[in-house]
Amino acid sequence: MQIKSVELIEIKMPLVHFFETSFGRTYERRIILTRVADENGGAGWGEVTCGETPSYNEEWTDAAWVTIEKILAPAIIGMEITSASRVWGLMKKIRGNRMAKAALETAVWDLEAKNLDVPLWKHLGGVNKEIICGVSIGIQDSVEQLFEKIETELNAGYQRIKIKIAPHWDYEIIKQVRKKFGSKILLMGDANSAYTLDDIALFKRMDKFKLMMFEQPLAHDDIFDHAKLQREIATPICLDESIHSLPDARKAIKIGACKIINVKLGRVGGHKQAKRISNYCHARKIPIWCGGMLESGIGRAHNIAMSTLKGFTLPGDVSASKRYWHEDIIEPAIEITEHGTIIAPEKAGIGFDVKRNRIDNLTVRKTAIK
Ligand code: OSB
Ligand code: MG
Repeated sequence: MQIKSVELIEIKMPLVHFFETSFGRTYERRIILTRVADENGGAGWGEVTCGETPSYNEEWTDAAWVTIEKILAPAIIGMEITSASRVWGLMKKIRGNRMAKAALETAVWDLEAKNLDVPLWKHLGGVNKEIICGVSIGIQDSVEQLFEKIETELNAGYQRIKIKIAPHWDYEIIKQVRKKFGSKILLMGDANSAYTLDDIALFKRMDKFKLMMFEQPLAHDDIFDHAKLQREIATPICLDESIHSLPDARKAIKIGACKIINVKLGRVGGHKQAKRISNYCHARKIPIWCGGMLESGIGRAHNIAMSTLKGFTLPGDVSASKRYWHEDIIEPAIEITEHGTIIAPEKAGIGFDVKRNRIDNLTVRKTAIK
């Protein structure tokens, strides 16, 4: 196959409810979609999963746009691509920018699966047709609002609840959630790097809440201090921001910086890299799960496909379209079963139809690179 063109489409879509983490509030998403086409007119879709500002990591919407337009798309256009698994190699000389790379790489996987007329998840070698789902609940204005959200999600069937934590929203909040919902619900806290080693005593005190894990408590670029914290506490540490690659995962596991990894498809650079991490962690019995970046249906569909890989043994942040959007850009919208799972689709490629009209209505800019 030869990639003939890459289309970039930026859409703007308001979230149903704002999402707050330790680094700020998001009310509206600016998302870049990628559409790659081959010489026969076949096409595949991808999504850049970065935020609107470089707060979660260094990548952000405006920067990803020029990086793909000027550097990444030209590196793959016109190349003879024998397999989607070769796309990563074509971009190897370009450092970083993994979310931008993943938006192209995952689109080629979709295209290839469509050309072969197989569902993407099967094409990737996925084994679990039904994936287990949790939700990520942002920091709220009040504990009552948090209770209400947790209640709604538990009633919907989600298997685990992740709440965002930060220095003003941690010990007391978790205590109250445990008191209200009991010790049986699977509960975890994601700090998005809001703490330092000065907080070891606090984390030790929070051990008694028996959380499934603390996600990324310390700096986004650290593994050394996380290893120190993990030696001091019983609750498993899960790394998110710190893990960009298989070598990062290998080192973090080796030094004891984490016992669990949150794999985000964009953050690690696409399906090939996610699969390598999945294989590595599965062989070492390190549980992994699929993280989310408030994706549109296209990114979400790719997350579902990734979550079917054998290493993904814990509930991920992969949840229904309606938690984020009044109307998603794919059809049908992503829904969960009453026991909190998503069934991987049987249709070819990402397995959902892309709603071109909806995308056109949301588009703020687009360009085609040939
Ligand atoms: O740390 O997992 C995170 C959203 C944006 C940036 C970082 C994170 C998140 C989430 C939301 O937790 C996951 C989702 O529901 O998509
Ligand atoms: Mg996280």
